[in-house]
Amino acid sequence: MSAHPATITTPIYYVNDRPHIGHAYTTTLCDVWARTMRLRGRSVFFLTGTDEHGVKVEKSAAARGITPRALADENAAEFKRVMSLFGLSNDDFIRTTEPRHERRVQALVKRLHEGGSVYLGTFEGWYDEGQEEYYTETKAKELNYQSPVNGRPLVRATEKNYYFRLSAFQERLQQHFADHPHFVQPSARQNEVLGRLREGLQDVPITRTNFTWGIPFPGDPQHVIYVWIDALFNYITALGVGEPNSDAARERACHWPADFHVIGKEILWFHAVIWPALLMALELPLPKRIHAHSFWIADGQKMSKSLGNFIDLPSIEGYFAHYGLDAWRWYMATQGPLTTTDADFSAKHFHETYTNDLVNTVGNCASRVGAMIGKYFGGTLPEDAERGGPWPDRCASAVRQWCNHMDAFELAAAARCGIDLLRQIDGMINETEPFKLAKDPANLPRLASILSQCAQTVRVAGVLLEPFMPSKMSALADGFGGDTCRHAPWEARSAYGHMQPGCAVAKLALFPRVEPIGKVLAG
Ligand code: ME8
Repeated sequence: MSAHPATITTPIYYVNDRPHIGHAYTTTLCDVWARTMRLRGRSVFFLTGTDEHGVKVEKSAAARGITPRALADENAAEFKRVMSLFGLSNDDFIRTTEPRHERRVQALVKRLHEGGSVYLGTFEGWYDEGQEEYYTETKAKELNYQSPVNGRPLVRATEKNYYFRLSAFQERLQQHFADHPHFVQPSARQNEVLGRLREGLQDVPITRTNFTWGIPFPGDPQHVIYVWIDALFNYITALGVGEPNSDAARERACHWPADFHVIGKEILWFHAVIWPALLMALELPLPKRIHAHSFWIADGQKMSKSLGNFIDLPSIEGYFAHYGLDAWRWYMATQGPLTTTDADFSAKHFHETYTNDLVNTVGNCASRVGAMIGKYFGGTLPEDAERGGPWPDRCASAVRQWCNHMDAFELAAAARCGIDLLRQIDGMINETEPFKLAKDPANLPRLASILSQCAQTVRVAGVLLEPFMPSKMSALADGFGGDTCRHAPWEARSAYGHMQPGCAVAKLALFPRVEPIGKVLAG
């Protein structure tokens, strides 16, 4: 087994919000990738967590008459509960209020200050209170002095603050983009960032003095480290960077740089420009790729609580109860806004996807193959005198393509590799009509070959679908070859022919046909 490390991160989520479909989406994508890499024998570090400082949390807590820490504790616990509800396999969950994070952020900021990348200066410009983001005059004018996110007026701001010398990294950043054309994906997003980068970079304030709920600036505690800087550092504080003698640093150092930071498109600038510049200033390697997905919308509109079209946690739980967790994961990973277009969440589309992919393809294929082996061969895998015919090659090619897609974070395309194998098996069954062949004993060797090829291929497809639907595909693996196949190393598990003649093949009912959820909800 190769222990080649693989690292993936989600954004850390603000604790002033309740978990919703957006959080579930990004985290599920990362989970599918993390499970894939574990399956392939890689040593995986999958990180998620919560972003707990800043004026927004301070204000929400004040509005409820509780301390920011109490609010953070309450909502961080809720995010953790949700992670386990979704079957997410994260290796760590970092909270920015944890001492390990705070200590390491201070050490890193101190290093930036001592190295001359941070200095004390005065800022005059425009501030977006909701986003906690500063804009220059030019940018503010372009935005019509309104927040691009919530439309509220920008406010005039003058402040003495510590600044990060972002402008000093302009050329190095441009060079990095030129040398790494896939640094930001999809590529249209890389072009967007590059366009804005070419307009020129200005130094950015990295401390605030107008609130206290944050990490004190080392050596000048009246200043609090800006929440975005604090938050970005989570990706390395969890690995012990900034504290070389910590256990985390010893055990997890090999996990930096990350293979992927997966984020929503609205936070791309922070991840594609500010974060890399901070890492350059610290002389640390940059993440390999940043994948910025688009948004789930509902009925063509932005999801919002006031429109009542928000897919919140109770609605998600309704889908779990009706279709099962794996069906939810399948819909997220294969029908979501993985590239540059937003994806519409609709109950009707969910139902169609469930029925077409899971009931009619995965479930049906596994059940008919299992049923025929049960009927004609007593539930054990028959010998195949044709040695797999074209199927070993087809499976090998599907596995190869699946690996390539997964390496590039093309999850929906990877999922198709598994589904396509099953559709081809369905095609062979329809064409060769094993139930007719079975009527004449002279056809027995041919029937044995066909059903063996079906079963071996269904098992391989199940392996490719496992990261998407871990529990259903575990049931499939149990039914198709059982233990001997389940615990084999990747090379063997993914190979055609891993099931031995004589091993048990069960008839499974994986995905029941159900009513559309709309009807159920309407009572
Ligand atoms: O931005 N569709 O946290 P956040 C898809 N704390 N994904 C969505 C979505 C939607 N409609 N809405 C939200 C923050 N998301 C910062 C991040 S990182 C160092 C700090 C997802 O709680 C998407 O991944 O607002 C987006 O980037 C994230 O939630 C924002 O979560």
